[in-house]
Amino acid sequence: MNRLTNTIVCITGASSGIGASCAKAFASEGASLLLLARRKDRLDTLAADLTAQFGTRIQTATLDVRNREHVEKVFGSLPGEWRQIDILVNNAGLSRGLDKLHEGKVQDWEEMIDTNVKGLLYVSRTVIPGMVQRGAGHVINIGSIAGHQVYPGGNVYCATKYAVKALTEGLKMDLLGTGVRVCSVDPGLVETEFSIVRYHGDTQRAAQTYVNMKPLGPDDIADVVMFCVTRPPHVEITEVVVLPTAQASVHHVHRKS
Ligand code: NDP
Ligand code: 8X3
Repeated sequence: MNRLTNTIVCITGASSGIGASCAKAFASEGASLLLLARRKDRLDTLAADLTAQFGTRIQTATLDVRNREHVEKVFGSLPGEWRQIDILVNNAGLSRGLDKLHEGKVQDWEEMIDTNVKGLLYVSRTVIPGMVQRGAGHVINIGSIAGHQVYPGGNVYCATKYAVKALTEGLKMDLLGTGVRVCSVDPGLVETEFSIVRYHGDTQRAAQTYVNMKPLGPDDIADVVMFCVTRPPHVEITEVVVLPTAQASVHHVHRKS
């Protein structure tokens, strides 16, 4: 199907996991893609694959969402036609550590807050005014079950995802009447590079997160994002919580023994 021909989709954090899966899903529907992340080599490899497979028009750019000036510069220097972003997927994000708060590393906290909260704000502040001006657009924030429930050691990561939930709800109110839609897609356990990043590259510890259970894959989340953006213009899905069947909450994961 080509339900998104002539649609420009911007995805932050498109170099891996959920962002990369969203890129593929949007490419398969005929969208043009603006793919952003810090690892440009990864973006370019993905872009070459998608162009070969679907003939997708793609722009890639290095972007660290934590740097406000850089965000403004990257979006400000886009060729004219690429500035009219129809769909923004605010996906760039990460967790760092699982320490008790009183033992936590300030650098980890700052990285999570700067990326998951301030980065999302900087990108949103830059992209959404154009949507409002055009009277149409769709913002998808990738939140988390961690924005609904807190777990031990989750402290600051959970706080950032609670913030994303609040920002999604506030944005929905602020955009009322503009024609711009807002949605939060909030996954549970998804096997990506997320846990490797959380544990600072400790792949063995990361693998324990998904041991003896079937987590979601990033394509499962892209599938939900695609459902949300392909509803008719008068339909707004505001929040979707997506869990693996083997997960009932942040505290309840069924592992086969
Ligand atoms: P990955 O680690 O696989 O992907 C994270 C992406 O974010 C990468 O593309 C990374 O790109 C990008 N990113 C990180 N920091 C920055 C930055 N400062 N500037 C720009 N891009 C950045 O993890 P996921 O795909 O799982 O994570 C995507 C989102 O999903 C995150 O917001 C995460 O919190 C959320 N989520 C994940 C869940 C999971 O279990 N995996 C569950 C619930 C939510 P690069 O390093 O190249 O910059
Ligand atoms: C990622 C899901 O439960 O590891 O947001 O925090 S969890």
